[in-house]
Amino acid sequence: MSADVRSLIALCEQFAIDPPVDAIAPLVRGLINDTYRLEAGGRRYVLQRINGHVFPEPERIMANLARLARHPDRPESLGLRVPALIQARDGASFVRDDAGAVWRLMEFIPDTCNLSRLQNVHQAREVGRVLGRFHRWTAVLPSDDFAVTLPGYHDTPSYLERLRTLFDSAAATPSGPEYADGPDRNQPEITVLRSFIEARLDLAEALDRAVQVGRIAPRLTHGDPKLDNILFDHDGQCALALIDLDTVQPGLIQHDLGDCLRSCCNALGECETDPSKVRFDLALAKAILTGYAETTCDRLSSEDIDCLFDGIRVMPFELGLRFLTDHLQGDRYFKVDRPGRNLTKARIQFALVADIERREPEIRAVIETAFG
Ligand code: GN1
Ligand code: MG
Repeated sequence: MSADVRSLIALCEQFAIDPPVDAIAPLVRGLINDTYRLEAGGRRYVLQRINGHVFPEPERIMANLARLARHPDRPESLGLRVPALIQARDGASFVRDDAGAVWRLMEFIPDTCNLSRLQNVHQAREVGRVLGRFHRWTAVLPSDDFAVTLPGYHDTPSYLERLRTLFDSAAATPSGPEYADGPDRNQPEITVLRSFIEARLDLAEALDRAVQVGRIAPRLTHGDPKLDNILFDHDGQCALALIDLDTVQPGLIQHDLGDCLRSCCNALGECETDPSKVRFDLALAKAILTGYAETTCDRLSSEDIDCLFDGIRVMPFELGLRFLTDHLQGDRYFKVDRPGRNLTKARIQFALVADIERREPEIRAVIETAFG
């Protein structure tokens, strides 16, 4: 047994689970935290190390999860599951390792699977329903009770400003020492993306403006409802659970719906490499929004609905900005499997923005039908 496995087992033993630890193995999930599948005392769990570079105060995540756990109603009463936390033996909700990193243990929700892509509108409708149930479940909680786990998380104008500063400073000092670990900012591929971005400066502010004039208001959101974070039953028919609650914090419904559609309606997925193939699938979008509308009933105001298209357009734009920034900064934030991956991913997200723009009238019609 390696020293790494021994120290993982020692860590697991600090949680209130029945021994012995029978198996522990990495689970490839997500771009931020480190995740392991654990079997102990005949039960299965998910162990995670929270990325302390991304989340400045992981304790806030744990406090938010504890607040969710004090919800007066179980999510199951709405047909929703979220992973339950397993306490540490000392009663805390997490364990710290010698390096100060925060680890948590969750139940493994049995008989479920992830879909790598949606295969039909039935599954898409299920996605909309599960997100709708989550919003209904959390709507009764005061969003002020929840800490901001990731400051500036969906602050698109700030992401844009950071990237433009990077572009500008690169132009001034293209070979300065601060760029030693980053790639060339002036390569033609990046110049094309830069022009694409510069032509859309208004887009970054669309939702902020709607908040400032009081058209829409923040409420509790999931923050990351991508397809990977939705668990289906074993034959992929029913969406049962929403996982990865790290970014549950006050935000906009438009961010959640926009991000869900960004992830689910790009049927080729985030890791596609050819931007010319990227399409926004209208049939899937219609089914997701219909499933969402039928579970949330009248929770969305007409202004919320009016702003939905902006959410759908801005989320791939924002993620494109984030991937590109990370590429230029030397892949410090998102996990990558090869150099250049973040750049390819940025191109895919911007291609999705372009297709969404081409189909704006159809997408607006779909929104109207779903919520009409
Ligand atoms: C990250 O951790 P994960 O893989 O669930 C990111 C999201 C992105 C997503 C893109 C905290 O989510 O914002 O949309 O990658 N999470 C954080 O796949 O930055
Ligand atoms: Mg996440």
